[in-house]
Amino acid sequence: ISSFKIIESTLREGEQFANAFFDTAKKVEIAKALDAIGVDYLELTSPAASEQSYNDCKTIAGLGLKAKILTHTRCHMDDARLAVETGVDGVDVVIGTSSYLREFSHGKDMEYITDKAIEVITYIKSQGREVRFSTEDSFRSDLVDLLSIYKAVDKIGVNRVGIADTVGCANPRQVYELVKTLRSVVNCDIECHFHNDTGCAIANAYAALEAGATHIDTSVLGIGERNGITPLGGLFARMYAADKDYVMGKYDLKLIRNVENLVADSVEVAVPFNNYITGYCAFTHKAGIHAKAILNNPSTYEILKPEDFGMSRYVSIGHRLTGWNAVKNRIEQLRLTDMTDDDAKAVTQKIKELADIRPLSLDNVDSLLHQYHDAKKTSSH
Ligand code: HCA
Ligand code: CU
Repeated sequence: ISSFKIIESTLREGEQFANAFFDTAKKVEIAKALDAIGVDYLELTSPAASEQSYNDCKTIAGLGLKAKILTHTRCHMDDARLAVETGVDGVDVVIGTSSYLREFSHGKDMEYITDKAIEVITYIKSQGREVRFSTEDSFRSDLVDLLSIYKAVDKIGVNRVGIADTVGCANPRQVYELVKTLRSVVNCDIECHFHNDTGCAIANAYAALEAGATHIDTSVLGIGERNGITPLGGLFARMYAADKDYVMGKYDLKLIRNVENLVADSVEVAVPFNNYITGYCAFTHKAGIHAKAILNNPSTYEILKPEDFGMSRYVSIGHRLTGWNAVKNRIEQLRLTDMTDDDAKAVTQKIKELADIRPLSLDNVDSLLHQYHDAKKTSSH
């Protein structure tokens, strides 16, 4: 994977999260925080959704951010005209193609969908904007239908086509195959959008990029319809593990925590304890064997360097799995210089004994170390 672009959809897909309510000021704050990270695009709720949504598109398109501003609309001329009016750089157009959506949602056939798509795309391009055409529920759509509509829109010069796993049913192998096939059929860029109902949203994004996709949709903390989509931070973690220099060169990873806090506060959720990068235990090492190795060389048990994300590592020692190397390290931090390795081993035994009864805080451990240290001093006098 030599390069990829992020279409950050917290202000569109994220607004479909159960708890989301963003007023204009909050949207501007989130947009600026995402722009500071360096995401390539911001996708905004359709101006056709409400009057405030229309005004907010205008406001954010007028901020002069580095990121390109997109809005997201149905494949309708009315929506496309409104979108262009707001001054956004581009429009992400979408229509459902699965038999479920064709029968139970909009009720249109493929011929109608194709004609509509061509009309809408031609119009948006004529207005000098970027345009993406995507099919909703792509993985439950007929492959021949999909490829023929993508081919048709590629021919008339769409900037990107999109694949959406709207219901979160796809697995990485299916994603790889569909994107690979699509790659051989169109010349334009390929955007992918993955819901996380079965926990595959990050892996699917990665598989899509491996197969030749160019753009991935994300949202902060993965918020979106139902349990959401590929989380921005999780995608950073995955892509950092794959190509650290590219990711660090392009995005300011130290700002991820800031935008996650901002969004978490706004939608009244906590950042999950096991969140990628910023979860409270993401860089905590516990077992004695891990702690010893980490203290010698962090790469032993860390694929992500906490400092690259503005985070710090923590070695937990107040528990029954602790080891004397980690305890010794704490002794050195506390500058209890005259304690020997044997002393460290003795305190470690004591910590294990106590920790078999109840958990110890770092404070508890420190007092114990001080006690040992002081007792030693007195006895040697
Ligand atoms: C939705 C629409 C969408 C659109 C994705 C896209 C989806 O159902 O709310 O435009 O690529 O998941 O299909 O979010
Ligand atoms: Cu979606």
